[in-house]
Amino acid sequence: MAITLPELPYAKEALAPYISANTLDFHHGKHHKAYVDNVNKLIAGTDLEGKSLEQIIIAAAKDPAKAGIFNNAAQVWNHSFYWKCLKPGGGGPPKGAIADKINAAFGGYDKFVEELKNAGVTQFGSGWAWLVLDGGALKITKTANADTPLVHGQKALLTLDVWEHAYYLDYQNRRPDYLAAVIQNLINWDFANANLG
Ligand code: MN3
Repeated sequence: MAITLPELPYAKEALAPYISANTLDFHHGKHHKAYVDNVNKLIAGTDLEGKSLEQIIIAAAKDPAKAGIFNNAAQVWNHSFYWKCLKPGGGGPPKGAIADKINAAFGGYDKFVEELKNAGVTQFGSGWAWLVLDGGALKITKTANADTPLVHGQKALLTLDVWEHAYYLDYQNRRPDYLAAVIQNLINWDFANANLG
């Protein structure tokens, strides 16, 4: 059972003008695909071949000799999760259970946006900003490179990719503008609510 590249859950043009078809073409078709191809190559003939992606990530995280496998496998998972965090016509304040939890944890939507944006902007170099459940509490975190909440005992609810390849074609170095546009226009709150379940 090879690890596979999932289809994008929308057309490549669907997130424009906030994320262009050109960005999705490279980000999904080249970067995400490369992580999938690499992990399949790296696990071939090892004890991890045939395991689920989650099992591969958790096993590789514990073994420094498997850093290459961890990086590629975690990046496959993070990207597959990230695509589902976005949708055309998304963004803005949430509804449902996640709205109540955000109000309780951060003191309102505006404070939440400020903290999420800040996590993305202050992640030095490549990485991810996350909304997670940690021991039942809602938290905003950031991870470097391929690191993922999966190996920190946290349940991911939402993520934003802050690697340059996520925004450079559309925003060049303006990471704060990319984060603001995505939070305001693309966040898939239905997905975040489903992840609470
Ligand atoms: Mn990426």
